[in-house]
Amino acid sequence: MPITLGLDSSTQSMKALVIDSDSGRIVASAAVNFGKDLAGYGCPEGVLAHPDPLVKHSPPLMWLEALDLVLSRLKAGGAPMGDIMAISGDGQQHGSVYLNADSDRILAGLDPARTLPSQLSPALSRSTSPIWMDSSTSAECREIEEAIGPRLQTDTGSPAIERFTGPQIRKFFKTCPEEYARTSRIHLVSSFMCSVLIGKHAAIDFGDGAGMNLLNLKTGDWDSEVLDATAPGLRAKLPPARPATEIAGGLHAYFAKYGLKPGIPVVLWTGDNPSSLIGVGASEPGVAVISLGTSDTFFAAMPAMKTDPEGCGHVFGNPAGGCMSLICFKNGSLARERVKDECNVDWAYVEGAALTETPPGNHGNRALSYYVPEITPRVLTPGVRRQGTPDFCTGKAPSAVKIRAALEGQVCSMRLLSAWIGSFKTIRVTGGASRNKGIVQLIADVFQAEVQLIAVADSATLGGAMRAAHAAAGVPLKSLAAQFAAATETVRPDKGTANTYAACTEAYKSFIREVRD
Ligand code: XUL
Repeated sequence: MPITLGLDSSTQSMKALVIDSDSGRIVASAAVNFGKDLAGYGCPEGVLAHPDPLVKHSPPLMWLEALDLVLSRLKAGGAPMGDIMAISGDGQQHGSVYLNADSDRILAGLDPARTLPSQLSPALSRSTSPIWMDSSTSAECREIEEAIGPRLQTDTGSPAIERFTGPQIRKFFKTCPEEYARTSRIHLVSSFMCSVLIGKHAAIDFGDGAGMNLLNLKTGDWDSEVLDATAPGLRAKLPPARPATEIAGGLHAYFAKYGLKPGIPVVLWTGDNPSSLIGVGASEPGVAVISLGTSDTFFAAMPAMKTDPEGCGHVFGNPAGGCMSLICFKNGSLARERVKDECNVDWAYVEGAALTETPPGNHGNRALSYYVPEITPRVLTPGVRRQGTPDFCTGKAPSAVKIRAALEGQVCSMRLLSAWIGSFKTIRVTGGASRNKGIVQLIADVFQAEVQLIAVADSATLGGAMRAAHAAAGVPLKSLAAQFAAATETVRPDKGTANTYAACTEAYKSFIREVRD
């Protein structure tokens, strides 16, 4: 009976999902919200406050406390912990965790009488982790680009990108050389959490590893020249890079306190987006995925590797083999939430009346809503940019107009900036806002594509449980997708809006050109 557990260590929460791939049922789930459940860490949205808006770090000890808590909640909720036969998971991409030479001994000797954070705190050589929202490494990106040239993008899948781990490591080496020297292992969030489960350093998978600006996707190994351009002695500090289907090791006896069987296989963890690709059943080319979460992402399995000529998009390893494309918008749900709050309305208004009271194209009122520095396109100075009537541009337009402008700005940007990936007749949506009918219809209309919803909104967590069943019990990904990720609803485009949205998208094209850095 392949009962498997998927864990998701994301920006704002830690989630767990147990699936039974014999019956096709979701058996149990649990979640920990960092802001609400672990308020003591001072990260209401999963990130530490910092005077520089470009700097975004999180405490890795918070993720460890969340792991203890989510497993105890799963057990308390009656999940069949003793029947779980394999585990895998995912982490928010790009974030890095820095460990000292004591980490090997500490990981191996985890004591069930103590908590994870109390034991692993002395293993950290850096108390905070830069995460994907950090945009503070422009200087380091330029230095790496200058040293490597265009090969950086064609071989690692992306040009130098501020949030990517390589530029972050370079900044750490430049600003804290002693701490860098004391670091013996650098993990991604995914490989760090996996290491804790197995009590030894785990490898980094190709899916998440490709988000570092260090992995040569053509050789499947860290690129020596890029490593040298990033920081000295880096190869020795990195775990090996391996395919996502490998078993990382057996579960450490520490986790028996949650009823889990020591020694069960833990499959390598991957990034949240690669994991979602599996969890929405889109591991083969042909279907694009839009994930509407803290960040909004657009991604798809690729028939062959190609890179974004505009330099915003990325190529990552597909956990099912081959590559996947991805573009990421930092102003996802955070921006939708800000507009809603500024207009003092509720979600029902945002997904309903705001869109029915205003016409497609919004009478030419357009907004690019960057409440935090944006990744796609690259915009380092936050702020809402507006085009349209004088009332709209001075922020005096009715709420419905402001909301439509914000949403059309997001979806038209997505259509424009994903064009290098290809055009798709079918898009699957996932993430919290995929339950918002107005936004889903808008996606169908702007892309003129069918939009499919699946039953499970937490597709990254589901992807972990599915990958565990696939890698450890040999269940084919195709049958797992049919069981857990079948489309439950299809939203068709309104063909009558095609011309309006084609014109609207063109107008956003020049607007974006004006505002990007
Ligand atoms: C992808 C990215 C984000 C994070 C957090 O490149 O930066 O989607 O993975 O979800």
